Amino acid sequence: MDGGPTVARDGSFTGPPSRFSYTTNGVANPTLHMRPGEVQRWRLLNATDGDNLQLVLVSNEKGKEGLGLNVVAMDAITVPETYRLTSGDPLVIGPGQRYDVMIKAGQPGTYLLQTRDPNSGAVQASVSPYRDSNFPKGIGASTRVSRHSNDFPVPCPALGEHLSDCAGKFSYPVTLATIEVYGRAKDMDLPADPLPTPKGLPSIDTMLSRTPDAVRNVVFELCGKVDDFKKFAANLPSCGWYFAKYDAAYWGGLPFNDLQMMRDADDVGQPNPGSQDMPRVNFKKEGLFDPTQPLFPDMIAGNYEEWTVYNRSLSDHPFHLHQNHVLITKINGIPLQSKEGVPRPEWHDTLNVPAIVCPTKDPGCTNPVNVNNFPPGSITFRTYFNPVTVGCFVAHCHTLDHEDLGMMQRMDILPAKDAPSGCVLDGDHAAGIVERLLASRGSFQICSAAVRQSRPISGGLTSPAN
Ligand SMILES: [Cu+2]
Repeated sequence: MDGGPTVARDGSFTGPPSRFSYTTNGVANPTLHMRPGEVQRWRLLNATDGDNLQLVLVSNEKGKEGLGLNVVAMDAITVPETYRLTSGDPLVIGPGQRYDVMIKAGQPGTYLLQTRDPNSGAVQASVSPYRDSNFPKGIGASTRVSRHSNDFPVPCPALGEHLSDCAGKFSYPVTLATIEVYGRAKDMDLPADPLPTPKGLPSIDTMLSRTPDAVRNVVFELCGKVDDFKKFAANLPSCGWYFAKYDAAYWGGLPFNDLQMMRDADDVGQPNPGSQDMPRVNFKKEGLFDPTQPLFPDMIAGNYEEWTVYNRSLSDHPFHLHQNHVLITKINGIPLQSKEGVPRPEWHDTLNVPAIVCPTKDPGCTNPVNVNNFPPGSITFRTYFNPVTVGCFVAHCHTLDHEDLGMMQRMDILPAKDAPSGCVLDGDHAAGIVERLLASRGSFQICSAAVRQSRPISGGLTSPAN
C-alpha cells in the first residue's frame, strides 16, 4: 500500500508526504504458523498501485537456508510443471499479478517473506519465474525499478541510491510477513509434476500450432515533461506530435504534465516534413485512451492472434488484458524454451513488459540514457478470443497512475467480421452505469461515459512542440 502526496491544480506537490507501508491481508508484517515439513498453498496478489515486489522467503537466522517458492499457478491458471525457485531467487510480482506458490516448511525457526531492493541494481531479476541453464536468473534479469519517490518514508535505496547509503534508514529488504515454524512435524509432499491441465483454455499445442489470424504490435510509450525529456535525451519519435495534440487547452488550461500512452506500434506516422529525424507526424490512431473506439477494428471471436507488446521507457509496464488470458512465448524476443527446443510458454493475464534493454556498461540503467538508442523490452504472446468474450473491454498498464493518465486502450471482440461488437456508447455518468449494471445483474456491457475533448490535428505540423 502506498500513495502519492496531494497534487495542486498547478501540478505542484502540496501537503504532508504520503505514508508508505506494505500490508499483508491488511496487517503490517503478520505472523503465520507452519509445522515442520508442512506444505501450504499461498495465493500471492500484488495489490500495490504500481510497485514491483521481488519476493524471497529467507531464514531469520544467519547462515540458515530459507524456503523456496514453488509456483504452481499464474493468474489462476495451473502451470504444466512447477517452477521451483531456490530460497534466494526472487519471484517478481508486478502490480495486479497473481502467483499461487506451494511452500514446504523446513526445520523449526523463523522465516521472513521479504521484498528485495528493486532500485539500485544489486538485485537482478526477471519479470517471469522462467529459469533454464542459459538463463539461471531468468530472461532479461535486470533492475525491476519500483517507484517510491513521492512517498515517506522512502525505502532505501531509492532510485539512484546504493545499499551503502542506507545505514539507519527504513530500508530494503522490507519484511511482508513472518513465518514461525514450530510444533509437531507433519511431513507433506509438494505436488508431483505434471500438474493437472487447466480446463476452459485451448491446449498449449493448439495455441502454438495454429497460424495466427492476426499479428499485432503494441507499444507502451511515456512522454514526460518537456524539461525532463531534454535532460534525459529521451524524446520518442511520436512525442512531439502528441505534445502538440494534447496541449494545455486539451487539459482544460492546466499545465502539461505527462503523456502515458499505449499505442498501435504499427501506426508509425510519417516523417516530419520539417525534419527528417523526429518527431514524426500524422499518426492514424490515438495514443491516449480513447473510449469511443477500439484500438483495432478487426478482433474476431474464435480467432487466434499473436501480439508483441513493446516498452520504450526506463521502467517496467505491467501489461494486462481483460477477459482472455495470454500465452507468453517470448520475453525480449527470447523464446521460452528448453535447450532442446521444447517450448515452455506461460499463461498470464498480467505480466511486466521489461524496460528498454540497458547498455552492457550500465546494466541497471542508472545513468540517464536515450531510450531511442537501445532495444525496447518486449513480451510476445498468443491469445484466443473466446466467443463468450464478445463485447468490449480494455487492455492497459496495471500501474494505476499510468492507466489513469491514458496508458489504456479499448478492445472490441466482434461476433464476426464487420459485425458490431454490440457495445453501446452512451452519455450517462458513471453512477448511472453502475446502477444499470446492478439492475441488470452484470449482463449490461460497459463501454464509456467519458466526454472527449480531443480534436483532429492538421497534417501540417512541422514545428515540434518539444
Ligand atoms: Cu505503465
